[in-house]
Amino acid sequence: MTQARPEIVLVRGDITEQEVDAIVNAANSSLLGGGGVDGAIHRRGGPAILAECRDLRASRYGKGLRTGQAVATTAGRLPARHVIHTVGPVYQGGSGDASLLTSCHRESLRVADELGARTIAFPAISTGVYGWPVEDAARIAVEAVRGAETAVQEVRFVLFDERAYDAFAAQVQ
Ligand code: AR6
Repeated sequence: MTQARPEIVLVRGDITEQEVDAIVNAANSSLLGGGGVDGAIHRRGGPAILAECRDLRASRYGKGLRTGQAVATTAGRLPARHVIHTVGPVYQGGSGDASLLTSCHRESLRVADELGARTIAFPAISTGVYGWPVEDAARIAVEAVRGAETAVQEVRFVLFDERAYDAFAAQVQ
């Protein structure tokens, strides 16, 4: 496996529209859906994704997926080939465990390598419902990807709004 630093690309848009080998879902530990990116992925990807998530809960992940871990399913009807579900840490009381947010990115890249994926798209994990300040989350995400050993060639951060885009752009100068 050839390992070099992946190229980081920023896009303002909707992750469900990305034509990449894998998109990352900012899921919760139930793996059974939610709002935000998670809701959009299940809505547009169709029931095949939820069916595989239910199988995972019935087998390897009886207690759910732990924060900072990642697991892959089909992408159903999405243009991507796989969805990699990861659970970001919650930011509360003015802090959060940054090592878990780093782990989300590293574990997602590890799963991508197992799948043979060369292009992967991430949303701004934990910056919505989970409340992580996007400027800080952007720094952690970009550092995590830069420090990763992976055969992935392109890491695309897909940012839904201008503030998130600007926060990531400030890290990728
Ligand atoms: N494409 C790209 N980014 C998006 C999209 C989209 N279609 N939709 C929202 N965002 P969130 P979290 C952005 O809340 O904070 C779910 O209910 C959004 O603007 O989706 O990790 C799960 O089931 C924000 O910047 O994820 C969990 O319970 C970023 O994606 C919980 O939310 C992440 O927001 C996870 O919370």
